Amino acid sequence: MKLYYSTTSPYARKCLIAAHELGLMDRIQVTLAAATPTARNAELVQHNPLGKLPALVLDDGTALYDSRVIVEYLNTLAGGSLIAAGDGRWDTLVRQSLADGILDAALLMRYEVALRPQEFQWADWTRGQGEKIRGALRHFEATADAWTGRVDLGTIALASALSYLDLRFPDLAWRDTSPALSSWQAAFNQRPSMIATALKG
Ligand SMILES: N[C@@H](CCC(=O)N[C@@H](CS)C(=O)NCC(=O)O)C(=O)O
Repeated sequence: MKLYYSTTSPYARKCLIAAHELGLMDRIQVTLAAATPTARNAELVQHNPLGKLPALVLDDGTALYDSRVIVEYLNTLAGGSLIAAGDGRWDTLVRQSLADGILDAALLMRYEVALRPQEFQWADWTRGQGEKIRGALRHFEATADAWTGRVDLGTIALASALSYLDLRFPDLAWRDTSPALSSWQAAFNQRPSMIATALKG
């Protein structure tokens, strides 16, 4: 199977971390691709009409997207335990959604400054996205005791989100107000899956 990804895509990184954790990397051919809302990638669009990364194309040509579908597919394929069984499933998936929400807001901020012509940039928009990020970080910080120590889709998504903030928004200085998250990230970043998939801007 073939994974379209980019070295700066935190959603794609989430899939790669999961694939490493599940021992599936030898079954995945990674294919570099570039995509932005203003520059669609013709090859990628053939598989994902939204033109977004990541997309996973199975050997029979079936395309899977978005990242939440891909990681769940990989977990099922490997018979993995990245999603808790029973009621714990919802906790795992909600933490993944919250971490992905950090990324959704961060990507909108990124596109606002990197793609939108300066005369059209809107400070209130950027401020609003920043509030979403800070709110989500506060929630993760306050609930850290409940999920620290787990390796699941929630913590994988969170690790990927924090690394994207480090890459694109160091001025956010999220560690200043998130000591539990900060020490959790330092430990989680030592995992081979994290080392092998570091974002490169
Ligand atoms: N919800 C999607 C988000 C994917 C996404 O926004 N990917 C970015 C790269 S990090 C992208 O492809 N952007 C191009 C675009 O929005 O057209 C997922 O989880 O996979």
